[in-house]
Amino acid sequence: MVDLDILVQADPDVAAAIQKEQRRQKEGIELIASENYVSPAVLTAVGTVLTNKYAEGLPGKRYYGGCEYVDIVENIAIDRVKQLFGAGFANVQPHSGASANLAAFFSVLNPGDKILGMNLSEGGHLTHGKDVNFSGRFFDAHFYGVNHETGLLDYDQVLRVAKEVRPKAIISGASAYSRTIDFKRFREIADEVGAFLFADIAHIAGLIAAGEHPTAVGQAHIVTSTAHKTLRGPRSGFIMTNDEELAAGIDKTVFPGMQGGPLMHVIAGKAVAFGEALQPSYKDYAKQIRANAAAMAKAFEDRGVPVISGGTDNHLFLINVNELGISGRKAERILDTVGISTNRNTIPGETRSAFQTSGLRIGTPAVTTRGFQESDVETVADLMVQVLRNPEDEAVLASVRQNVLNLTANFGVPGLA
Ligand code: DSN
Repeated sequence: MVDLDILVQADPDVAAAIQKEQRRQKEGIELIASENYVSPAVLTAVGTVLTNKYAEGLPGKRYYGGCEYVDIVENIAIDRVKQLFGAGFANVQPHSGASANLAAFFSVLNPGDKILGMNLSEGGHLTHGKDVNFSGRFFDAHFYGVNHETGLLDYDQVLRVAKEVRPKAIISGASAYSRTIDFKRFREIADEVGAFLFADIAHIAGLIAAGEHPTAVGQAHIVTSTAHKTLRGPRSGFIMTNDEELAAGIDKTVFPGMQGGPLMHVIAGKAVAFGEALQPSYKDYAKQIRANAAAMAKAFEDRGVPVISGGTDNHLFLINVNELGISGRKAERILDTVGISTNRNTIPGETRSAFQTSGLRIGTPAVTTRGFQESDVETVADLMVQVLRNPEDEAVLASVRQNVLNLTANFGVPGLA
């Protein structure tokens, strides 16, 4: 268990805030689809003296002395992630998923090049071309989306737009899409228009690693990811490819192109997390994430709350709270008051502003780490529907808060006593 005693002595102000966050994580139900709880081993690795070490360059080719031990750590991380995903090459230095995308894009693209990504408002990601992000500012961004009736990716539309736009690169991958992504089809479309294919697997990386979602490695030219969502590692990113020439370009673009010294303590955490994901028990975990998401989505539908696309194949789903007469923002805030963390999200064909939204994104990676099973997440769905249908009823809110406390008391949080 992580011991805060030293920090309590040294800096009571920061320690007090961390203690409150520890309590929030323990007494709350975490349903933000991009969050998870790392193991005590990962927490320990991230909290080590490796944070003191500069190691610009790659293992064996550093620009600083004293790198012999961090080289061992980075090589372990690289070897394990390659094994986990069956990838030929990997760079584990990106500080985040956004940094991974920045480096991956600039390893093959130039400012002004055309890119085609999934619209953020229909499930894509900020870094896939949004105007306020580097990806929309440096590149000429175009978008594909989902069918508004079915909520499903419309591959014919992707092909149609790709033929019109003739992008230099297509970006596949999503941050709020609950169905299987057909990376093979994306590659066929990319090949048909002579585009380069990226796959951002940040959300589904853990499912892919466990064989619970078809892989993008071998389909996309370059695959980017974070380590901290379904994969259950520390907050950070990484990049993979099977192409040696692309790998050399990626390495150069990460450093010196985009980053200076890599965060060696975080790379140590990644090495540990990749090792955990290689264990047989991780496959059971990934399977349970999906089983919980499917059971929970069904519980909402059974209670009359529409689920976008009618269900889920992966770790997350979106519910339409507009149908209950409230915005996603209000739903997120009111659920927070009873100890249930979610995040609002636009839904296909959104009618509210991007700030208010009509949807709520719900994911099961974190609660599954705590040991929740189908019956537990069905209970959570039931509690959430009570809140969403009675957002002003203090008695309902108090009763749900008590139920959340009773439920979470049965489940530990890794790293907390
Ligand atoms: N913003 C993250 C998410 O919540 O999906 C992805 O970067």
